[in-house]
Amino acid sequence: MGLISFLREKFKKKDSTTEKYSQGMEKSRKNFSSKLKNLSTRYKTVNQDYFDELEQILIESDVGINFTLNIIEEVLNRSETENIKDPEKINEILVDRMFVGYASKGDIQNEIRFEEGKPTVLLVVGVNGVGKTTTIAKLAYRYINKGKKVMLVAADTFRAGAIEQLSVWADRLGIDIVTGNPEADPASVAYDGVKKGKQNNCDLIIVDTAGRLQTKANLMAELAKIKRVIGKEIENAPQETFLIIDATTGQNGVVQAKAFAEVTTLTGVVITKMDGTSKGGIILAIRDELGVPVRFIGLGEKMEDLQEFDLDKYLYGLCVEDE
Ligand SMILES: Nc1nc2c(ncn2[C@@H]2O[C@H](COP(=O)(O)OP(=O)(O)OP(=O)(O)O)[C@@H](O)[C@H]2O)c(=O)[nH]1
Ligand SMILES: [Mg+2]
Repeated sequence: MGLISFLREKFKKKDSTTEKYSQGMEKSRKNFSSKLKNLSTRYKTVNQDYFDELEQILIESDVGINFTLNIIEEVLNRSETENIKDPEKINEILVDRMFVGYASKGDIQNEIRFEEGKPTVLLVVGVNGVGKTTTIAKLAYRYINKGKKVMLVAADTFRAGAIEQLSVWADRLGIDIVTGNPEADPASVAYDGVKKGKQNNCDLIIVDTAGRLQTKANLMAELAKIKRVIGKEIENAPQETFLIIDATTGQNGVVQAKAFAEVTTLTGVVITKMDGTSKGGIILAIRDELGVPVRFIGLGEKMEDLQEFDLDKYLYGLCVEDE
């Protein structure tokens, strides 16, 4: 059985999270899966034109040029060596290779790993407006519901509004927040926040940072300083550094990811606004280019719309239409 059939069978009865993936990825599915289907109905057997069109569909879904070329080559090889000419079988192999392309890059444990006896610090980075602050609120909500003691730190002191925005979230969620004065040194706010979180025996301390695009050297120095002061208070912290990427920015998101990966060590990526794009392939491009796992995915604006990344559900959302 090919992966498309397997996923269709697996998710025949959709649970609530599969339903969220399915709804949140509707635009991407319309773009990708419908084109695949259309292609396989227009050709009786595959030929070079078929593969050219397939390549175009992959590129338009934003999985990236490298990933596209590699995957087309793999599918083409299998088609030739096993003499597979049926378009539907070819599409099955394609989705199968997409799965392997992601899974073969390593880690697929996505939930935050908590340490015994000391707080886990999560540093959140990313450029302007990608959804950092709302993602922080959603993550806080998620782990509060799992019984964790969560605290927020507003180390985005660049915009006065940013401190206010995070404070509103902390209020709504009923959790502590540490803020500094506008224009204060982000590292000093991060230090105060982590110190307080440690004193209060928090399980998770989430640190919001400013999303301004600076020069690489500045950004690197600032993130290094924040990490250093956090590490002074809690050994090995920050244990997690998540980069937030807006799915609607397409390949520009991949460029951002590469830039951040050059200046700091990332332990995960969160893709936001998946519901607002028809190019949901960006997850495969980021994984392919950086190897960093996509830990969570934003499928809408509500608190529950941030979901743990699940490769099966993602490929189901992208590639499988209801019959
Ligand atoms: N539809 C949708 N909207 C989202 C998602 N995540 C975030 N948003 C929206 O994106 C907008 C920007 O979110 P913020 O959290 O303020 O972004 P930010 O990165 O903190 O922005 P700066 O602090 O200005 O750098 C808000 O209107 C959010 O509601 C998502 O998964 N889906
Ligand atoms: Mg913000």
